[in-house]
Amino acid sequence: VSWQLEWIMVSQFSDKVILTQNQTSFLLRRCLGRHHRDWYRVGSYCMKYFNTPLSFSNAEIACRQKVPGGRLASVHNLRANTDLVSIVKKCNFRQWSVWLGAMRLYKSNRFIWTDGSRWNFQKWAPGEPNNLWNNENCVESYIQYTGNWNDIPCEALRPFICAFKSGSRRWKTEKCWKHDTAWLIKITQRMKR
Ligand SMILES: [Ca+2]
Repeated sequence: VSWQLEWIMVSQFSDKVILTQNQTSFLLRRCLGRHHRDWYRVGSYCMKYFNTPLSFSNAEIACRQKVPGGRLASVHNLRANTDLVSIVKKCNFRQWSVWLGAMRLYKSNRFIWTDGSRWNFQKWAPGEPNNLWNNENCVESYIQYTGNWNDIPCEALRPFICAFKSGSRRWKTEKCWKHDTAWLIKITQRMKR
């Protein structure tokens, strides 16, 4: 396991990522509603990935402007965390990490969600949150590392996931195939060597 972890960490700086799960397809639930078809249902939220790297606060502002009730995404269970990884991978298979809507409660070891929901779940990467240089007040999700979380400076630029609460319980299941297969095989072979 340790060699794989090392390889993933190296890949952060070399534009190469690996598949961390062996499934060939995954299911997403598309939100229904005229203006929300490209949003995906995660728990009681509809979520959408935005590919433009922004600072944490600009990403939060962008989410508020995208849709009524929009905020950076909050995550409340493992299933939601996994869904969120799938949504990003479907849109940008190589994306390393994205903003979550989590920020450090002023100079404490506690975190809060920008949408005001309860902090009832967390999935930190090993050794995180480490608040390096006392300057890591916002939270990213390592998409290529099973959606584990890391605290980083809020000025960092990351793509992001917006979410809004949706009362509707209706959705359409969508089966997504992992694409970019040839590229993945190449990476896998490289790993084996
Ligand atoms: Ca950190």
